[in-house]
Amino acid sequence: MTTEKFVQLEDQYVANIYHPLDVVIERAEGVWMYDVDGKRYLDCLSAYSAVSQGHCHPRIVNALIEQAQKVTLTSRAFRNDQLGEFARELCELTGYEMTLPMNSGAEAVEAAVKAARKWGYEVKGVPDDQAEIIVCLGNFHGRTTTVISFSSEPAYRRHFGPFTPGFKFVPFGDMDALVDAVTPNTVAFLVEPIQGENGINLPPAGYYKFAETLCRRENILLIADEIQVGLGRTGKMLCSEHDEVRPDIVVLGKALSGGVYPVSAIVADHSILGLLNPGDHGSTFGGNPLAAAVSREAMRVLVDEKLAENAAEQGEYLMQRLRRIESPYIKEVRGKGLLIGLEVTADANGARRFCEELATEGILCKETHSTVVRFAPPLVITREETEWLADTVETIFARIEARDAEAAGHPVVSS
Ligand code: IF1
Repeated sequence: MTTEKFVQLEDQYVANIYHPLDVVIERAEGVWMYDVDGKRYLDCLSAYSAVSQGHCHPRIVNALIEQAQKVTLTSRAFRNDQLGEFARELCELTGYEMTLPMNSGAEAVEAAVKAARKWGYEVKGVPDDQAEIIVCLGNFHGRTTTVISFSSEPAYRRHFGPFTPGFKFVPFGDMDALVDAVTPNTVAFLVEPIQGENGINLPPAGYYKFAETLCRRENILLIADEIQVGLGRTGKMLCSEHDEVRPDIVVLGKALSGGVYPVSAIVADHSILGLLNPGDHGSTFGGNPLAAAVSREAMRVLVDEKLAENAAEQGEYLMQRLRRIESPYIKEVRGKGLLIGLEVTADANGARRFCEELATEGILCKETHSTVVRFAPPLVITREETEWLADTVETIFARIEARDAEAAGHPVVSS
């Protein structure tokens, strides 16, 4: 079938919840994806940071195949020979004592909310059903009804009410507002160390460490949503390490499986996850042996291939290259490691057209919040590939600038 036919089929039969580029991917390997017409693209989205280990990493795919030929799902009514090892290896990787395995990121965020509330009632002594969790304006933590209950994005909330109570908003990065939001019923502060979907927004220096100190002082759990920024993406195994912050609960997903299978989890110490008893939570697929086997190999690949270190190295280079591009359309280049956002100016007519132009040159990016081009390639990207990426970005910005000038009747004279 042709690209057009695939697009038409998807548009006819799949609920229209995305505005994808009309590129139909047939296979992928490493940083490269190939469409049905055989065109090759450098993936600069990594499935929103899920394929950090590169597409179809052979070690992770083989772990999937081998486990799939043994047992895939037992339910947690029985035990299996992968879950305990997975849990120990995840705890060793992140420096925590226990984990609660789930499937999607939103499910793990929901589990973190439940664990924090239970801790609030049984340890902090908050009156039943009065627990408050502080969240940031501009957050993104998933799409379930409780999670969008604490989204500040009208488009994510409209026509999906009524909403779950017990959440308070503070501006991301505002220390005073955070202090003022604390009440005796506050059980947790849930935050992304870097806001991904909101445009790759970093907080002011010191904010995250301040939040940790405040949480310790006020007996509040610090919950870090590292589903997107964790597992090497920002140049450290956990993004929280950049600020020497140790959250009480860390939420992980996406690259926890290398994009081969849905795997998410929360990690915390026994003082929190030890409070959960049989029947408190559950999931048909959570902690299944196939997920555990895949994730064990995905974690080993992160460490063996030093992917956090490569993210730091290639990310620093890419950031420098993008910041050196001289274009009237570039407002700011920001990020950490290989999570980089290039914000275009108000008169650049949005980020989408730059993504579309990049696609013609074999680079797949996704805009976020209409003005930011996100660059988040798999962490296996080489320096040579990163150079080509930077060169191509520079080329298309110049091309669009010249095209716009031509259209406005004052062609740019190439220097
Ligand atoms: C979409 C982006 C959005 C996440 C953080 C939890 C979740 C995500 C920090 C939920 C998921 C995905 C979801 C996808 C697009 C993408 C995304 F930021 F990565 F770009 F939406 F904001 N916490 N992010 O980033 O994990 O349940 O999806 O496994 O929903 O459009 P999930």
